[in-house]
Amino acid sequence: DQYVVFGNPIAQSKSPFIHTLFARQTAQRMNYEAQLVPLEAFRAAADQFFAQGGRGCNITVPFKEQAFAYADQLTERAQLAGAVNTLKKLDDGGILGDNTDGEGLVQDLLRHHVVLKEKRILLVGAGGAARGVILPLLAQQPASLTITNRTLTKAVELADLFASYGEVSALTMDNLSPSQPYDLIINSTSASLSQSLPGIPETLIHPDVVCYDMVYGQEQTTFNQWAAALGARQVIDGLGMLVGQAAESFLLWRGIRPGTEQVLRELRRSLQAK
Ligand code: SKM
Repeated sequence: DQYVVFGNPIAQSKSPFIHTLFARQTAQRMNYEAQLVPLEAFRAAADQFFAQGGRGCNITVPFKEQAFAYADQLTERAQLAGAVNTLKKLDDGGILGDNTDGEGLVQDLLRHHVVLKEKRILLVGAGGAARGVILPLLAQQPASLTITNRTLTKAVELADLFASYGEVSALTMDNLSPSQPYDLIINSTSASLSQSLPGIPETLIHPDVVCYDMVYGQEQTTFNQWAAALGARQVIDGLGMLVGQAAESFLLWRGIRPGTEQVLRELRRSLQAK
């Protein structure tokens, strides 16, 4: 059975590596490749893939909104994310769109024994990466989820969108205060990719806070270096989220939940070998 990840760029994608290991581990006969899609050609590429018998695909930047529009049916989490990272051909021929990024994040946090229930979460950034994880975070029943962003209006829009699903609010970065401490701070911005910081005050970092950066890389991310130096209890990068979202996609396609630990170890090793 044929699977693919569509993106532009795509050479950096670890998805073929991850899914090939999942398939081996669970003895599934499947082939998973990466495909570079020209910016204007997502629909054509997806049409061709499914017409040739393709069973499912992942979608990464910048096609997740186009994949959302492409799907015939959507899961609730994809609907609310406004973006799709997983498509699956259904038995009736229709295409189901899902978004596994948020569940991948939640599973990685739980794997690190980070408790979410009744905790206060700060989500930094209000773009697509933030929107994609809010519903799965709220499903863990945190005490509160605060969204902060350089442009407040975007954070307010997100908070309004999810208002009926839990305790969500928006705050400017200037109004974040250590008198309202957070248990978990999730950086959904890509600031670390350009060695910059998202702009939250240093005073939010205390000895009990866990910091999570959705970015990953060979070295500790810029945000996590900053948080660790300020004394955060634990800092976690986004590599586990990447493997976690892949495991959720694999489960949707194959009906089997693969183990993530071994894949994560091998992926970490291959990153560091570079
Ligand atoms: O959501 C994931 C996507 O499924 C695959 C991916 C990749 O291959 O780099 C990254 C994320 O966008």
